[in-house]
Amino acid sequence: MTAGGTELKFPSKFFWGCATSAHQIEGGLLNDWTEWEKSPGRLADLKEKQEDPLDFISGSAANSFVENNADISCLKDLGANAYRFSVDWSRLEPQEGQFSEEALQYYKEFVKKLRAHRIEPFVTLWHWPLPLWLRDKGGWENRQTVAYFRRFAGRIASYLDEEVNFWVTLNEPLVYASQSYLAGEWPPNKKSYLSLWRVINNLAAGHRAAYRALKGINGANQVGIAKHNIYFEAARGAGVNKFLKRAADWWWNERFLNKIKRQQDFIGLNYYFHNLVDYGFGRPFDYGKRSDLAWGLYPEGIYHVLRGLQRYDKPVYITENGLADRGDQHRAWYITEILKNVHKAIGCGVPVKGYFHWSLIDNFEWAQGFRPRFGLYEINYQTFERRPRPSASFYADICRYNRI
Ligand code: IFM
Repeated sequence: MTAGGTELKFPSKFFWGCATSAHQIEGGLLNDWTEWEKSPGRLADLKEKQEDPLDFISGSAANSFVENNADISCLKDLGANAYRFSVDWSRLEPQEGQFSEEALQYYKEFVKKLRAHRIEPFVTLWHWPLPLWLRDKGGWENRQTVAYFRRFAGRIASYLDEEVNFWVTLNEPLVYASQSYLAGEWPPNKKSYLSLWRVINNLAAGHRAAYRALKGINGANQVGIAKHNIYFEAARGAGVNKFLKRAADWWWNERFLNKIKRQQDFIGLNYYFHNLVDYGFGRPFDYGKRSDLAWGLYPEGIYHVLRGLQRYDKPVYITENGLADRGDQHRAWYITEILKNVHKAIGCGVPVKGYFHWSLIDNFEWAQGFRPRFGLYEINYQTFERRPRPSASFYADICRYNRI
């Protein structure tokens, strides 16, 4: 029920779920990120900032590789009918061309368990970390990685084919490329426009190759990416702001999707940010509420971003949306306001078919480590107990009754 007392119903067969990724929750991994987290350069950087390295080393994470039944119980308690999670490339193909039967079996059993609980798996094939052998070959800077990714996608999809219908090949390719190859903040810490350009092109080619592999295995597979789009809002009054907004929309929101537009069955949208354009980007704006990461909470933005996706004429799944909010002060409010705007977009003809909250449980937030708490369920990192925050039961009502 919204504040005004009106009930907003969502379309039938709507997917209500949560999203996570392997590196952020599984624990016990060995990949380019786990190596970087413990590298001398990274440790020196943390020392300088007087940070405890243990807060920034993924280690056992939420121990989900062991505790996956506990995660499924959380999903059950929420009444979720879908779960987006990722498989980890380094676990599945620890050596070049050698796939781990044990890891394949593990993920197969996991998706079977989800299905037994009537939870539709949305499998992300790549959510950022790389196996060490592939890092040593230059990762996504190397054109050969397109072929490695096609082989990886084909192998996993033929193994899980009977249980999985929805595949997300890549998570937020532009976020990865710009953090790792332009800002230099994530491994491999480069700052090069040429590398950025190459990586984006290779990621797009990787998606197209994986798309063809997945469709070749089963034409009914539904394949897309999870795209991080931002609402760029032009301040009123100046043509230059409209021009800058258009340029940003093209570069950040549209260009990658345009590159793969013939190879996607749906669009996955990850929505987190609004950006005011006023003779420059990210101009001061009074958000009223902010997350623990000081991200301005702007739920209206998702409506505009969804309208922008209408041009692609494809089903849309909101593959991520959420906030770091340890004290659970804003989460229920934010979910409600986001969903009001999603409902409004549906009313305007945007074919939104599902919503995945980021995140099911607290997890390892990349370079920001364990402090930001995105979970509907709080993790006790000593015992790995999962405990619902109050907003979990709020979201459960939405999942159960298909309405706000
Ligand atoms: O935790 C990340 C996730 O891995 C990708 N999308 C944004 C989330 C919050 O920063």
